[in-house]
Amino acid sequence: MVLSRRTFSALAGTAALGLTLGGSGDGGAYAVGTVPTGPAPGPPGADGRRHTIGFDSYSMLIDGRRVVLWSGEVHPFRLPSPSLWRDVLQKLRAHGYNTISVYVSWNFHSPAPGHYDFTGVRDLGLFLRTAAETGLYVILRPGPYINAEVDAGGFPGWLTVTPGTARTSDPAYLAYVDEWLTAVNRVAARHLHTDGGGTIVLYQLENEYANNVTSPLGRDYMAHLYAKVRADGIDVPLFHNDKGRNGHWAPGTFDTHGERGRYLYGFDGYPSPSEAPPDWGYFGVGGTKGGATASPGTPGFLAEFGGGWFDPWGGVEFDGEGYAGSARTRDAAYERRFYLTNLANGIKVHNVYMTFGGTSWGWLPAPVVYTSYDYGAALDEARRPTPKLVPMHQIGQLLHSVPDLAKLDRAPDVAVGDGSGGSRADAGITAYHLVNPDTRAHFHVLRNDRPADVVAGVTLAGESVRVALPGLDARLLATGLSLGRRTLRYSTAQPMMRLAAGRQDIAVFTGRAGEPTWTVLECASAPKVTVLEGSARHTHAHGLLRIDAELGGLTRVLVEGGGSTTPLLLLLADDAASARLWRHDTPSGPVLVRGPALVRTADLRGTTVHLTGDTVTAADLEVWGPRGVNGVVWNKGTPRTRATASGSLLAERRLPGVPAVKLPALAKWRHRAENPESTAGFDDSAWRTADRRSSHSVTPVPAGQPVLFADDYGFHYGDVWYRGHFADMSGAESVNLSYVTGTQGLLMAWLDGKPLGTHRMPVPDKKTVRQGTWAATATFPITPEVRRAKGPHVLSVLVRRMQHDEDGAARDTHKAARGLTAVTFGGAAPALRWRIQGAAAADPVRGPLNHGGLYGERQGWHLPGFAEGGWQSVEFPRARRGQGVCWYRTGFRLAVDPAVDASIGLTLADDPSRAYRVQIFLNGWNLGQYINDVGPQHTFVLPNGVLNTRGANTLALAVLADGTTPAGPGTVRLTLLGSAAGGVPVTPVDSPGR
Ligand code: IPT
Repeated sequence: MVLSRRTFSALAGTAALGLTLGGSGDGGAYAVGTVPTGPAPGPPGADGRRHTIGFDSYSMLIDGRRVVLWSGEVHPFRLPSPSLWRDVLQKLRAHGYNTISVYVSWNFHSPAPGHYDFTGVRDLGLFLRTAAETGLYVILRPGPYINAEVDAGGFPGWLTVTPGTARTSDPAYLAYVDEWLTAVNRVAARHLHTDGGGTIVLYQLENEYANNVTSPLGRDYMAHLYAKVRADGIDVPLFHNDKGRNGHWAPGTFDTHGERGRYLYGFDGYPSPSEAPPDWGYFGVGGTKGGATASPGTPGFLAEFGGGWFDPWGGVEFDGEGYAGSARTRDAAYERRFYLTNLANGIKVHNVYMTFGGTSWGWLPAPVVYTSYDYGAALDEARRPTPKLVPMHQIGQLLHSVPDLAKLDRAPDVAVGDGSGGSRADAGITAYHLVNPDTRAHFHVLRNDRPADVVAGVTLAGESVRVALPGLDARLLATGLSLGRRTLRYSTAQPMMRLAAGRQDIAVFTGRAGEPTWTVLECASAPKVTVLEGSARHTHAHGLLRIDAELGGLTRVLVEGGGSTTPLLLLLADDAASARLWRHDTPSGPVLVRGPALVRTADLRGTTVHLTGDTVTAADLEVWGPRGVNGVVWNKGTPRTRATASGSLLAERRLPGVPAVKLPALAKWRHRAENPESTAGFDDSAWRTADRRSSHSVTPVPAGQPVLFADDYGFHYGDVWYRGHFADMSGAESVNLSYVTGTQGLLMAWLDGKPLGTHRMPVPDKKTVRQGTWAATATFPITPEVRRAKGPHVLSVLVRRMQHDEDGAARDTHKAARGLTAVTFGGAAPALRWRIQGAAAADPVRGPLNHGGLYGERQGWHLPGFAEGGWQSVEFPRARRGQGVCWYRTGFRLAVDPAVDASIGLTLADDPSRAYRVQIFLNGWNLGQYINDVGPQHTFVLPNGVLNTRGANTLALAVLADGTTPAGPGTVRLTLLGSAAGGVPVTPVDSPGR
């Protein structure tokens, strides 16, 4: 083997000349002018400069350059630890995303009308600043309605008791909307990319608004939102996400106040993995609805495309498998099959919902879903990269380094067969052929919609080639593509990256391990070819260099001469190897790093590349950088490196993996029972009297009853207590308690301190889970013994009312009642005087959705500063019997190495027949609801920051038991969900003790 002449000393010798710090970007990589338009060379940021944000029918145009927005949906409100926002955003950026899409949830920021809070975990400005610092564009989606599987679809609880019809032009509703938009836009306006304040490039109005599309109720509403957002200084293009490709709210369908060309059409799609990917792009093939042609002047824009799916209570969507089922049914191959089809259909603004799902903590989740919102997303709830990030990384890197993909026309179909002379239709193969009209680079997307693997016969650049197409998978191939100073004739492997580093071009191709690949380069004369790693065969004839290799790890082939003075390093990487290649752009040109599990940042200082990132197992560290680079810093350490024949610097020793993380057992539990509200003598004189006669709820007030709906008395989240006083029970044989909750609601009742029983809403199945209202009547018999007791009497009722319905269909369903609706007696009709009590004032730090109205919550038993001195010492497992509420508290200390990012969860398990549920408070933060006999969630992620990984923590569990079975907890333990050496610095989240 002949070692490359491009030795380290040659590199170092040109240091002074080669480094162009602060220069114009791509390091002169494409000086020959083969790339006409491209994305901005460096990542975007809050640079204080003016930028233009426009579009044409092909793509977004940022500062006049075409950019495919490759976006992942992330919700800051689903990760209550601002430091970790940077972790998630850096992971996405490193994996090839250039954009994030962000809902802002009105309810999360507004405890009461006129009150808007953007501090602490609600610091939207900090989130947007972090996105800009990470180099990500932002698509902002502040509603006012967002859906998103959150309480009331994002509407604040207080809005449920206001007059006016939501999601219409009703002025009563619009007045509140304006209040919200004023507040959120005040933050957003500081982070627009137009003036370099930040990186917001698109802004969404409303969400999947499918009603009133032709009536003034809808049109005036949309026109109002448009005008209001503009009046608030939002000057980036606006859009709406159509619920499917229907052409609703396309440009021209409502009044944009004389503005033209500043509004886009977008649509959402959540195809089932069992269907063939739909053709619904701007090429207009295959689809039946009007979206393809509704907006011919705007680029193909998938505002949401399913990257997973949510799982309702009971795990009904994935047959109890939970989010593992979501990730399994929408796996890496699903992503290639569906997202490459989208690109082939001309989609140029692409957003994957969700890319990091996170946690619907506290009372945030809509009643349909449980606490975890993992979503089966590419980055899991514990912030760990999953195999689904690999295809996203490959495609994202490709879009970044091959801007030819931002401008595509359809090209004539090419011949594709099943490899044995049969037709592609018979073999279930779909082929798309596209061309960039300027560079003449051609792209082919080949898709196999059948489960069997095939080897397809394809004509690529006029040559008949065999391409492996695994079952239910797809790949993108390029022909006539510039690789810098050489041109690719074709490759049967998918291109992933091209860049110029030092004095060579680098091109990366990728595919599944074990696949045979043929890569053909145009080379006027025979080049010198050196196989530096792996095995590959090569021949040169008729101006073409052919390289054959089987994919396995990383195959490196150095091509020198043969018509260009610039060497080309060809890297053929299987999926696993491709997931260890990290490209970062610096002002002096790109840096490519191989080895670590993650490279978060890369900066050039002098001739040293400073890298930050993560390792899990011991890893190589290999760096290709701009000319003259001669040193590497990894997370502040300075590994010794040597120059390689590949033109890189390689650390002489592997980077160490992550040290073991030890977690303590949870012990020394303290216990106390509550619900004094159920006792006859409890003093409720400070509670609110429930005597209203009318309500703005969509639930009718039953004749002869006072309004008992919790929201009407200002109790919008969590549990609510009622006490009904009456004088005489004679004749009463039963009591009927009508109530409305979301799924999983329940009610428990006591008469004069004696339990009457517990009634639960049925566990939903696949069909009923999406039903709008959960209303039921519980009838409890009154035994003669109870009936005989002397008055006055008191009926105590606790309702776990769950959350407000979403309002997806714009029918005010978020205004359905929560809590009791009517109380009658069999055999008697006593007059009841009602008092009601829910959550005390909103937690000023943890926000309005953190706690409800349990006695312990009102007394601060969930808070870390509460002194549980008099509580009883107990051990788990527990088997307490009785209807009602009790609490368990313990403390534990962690001592995780500050250089280790450990993701820790709390796991509860017990005999599934036991009817009880647990609310989990960590340091006062309500991190979720466990329902032992419903599931499917057993492990709850404890986000670092809320979790003190270096010190003391307080865990409080509020257990609500039906009384029909013994109640746990059974086992409660800390679980290590993942760990990495590296991570980001974590600032403790404020957790007031009392
Ligand atoms: C679409 C919503 O826009 C989004 O907020 C979220 O609810 C998502 O679905 C599902 O997770 S609604 C569409 C699937 C009908």
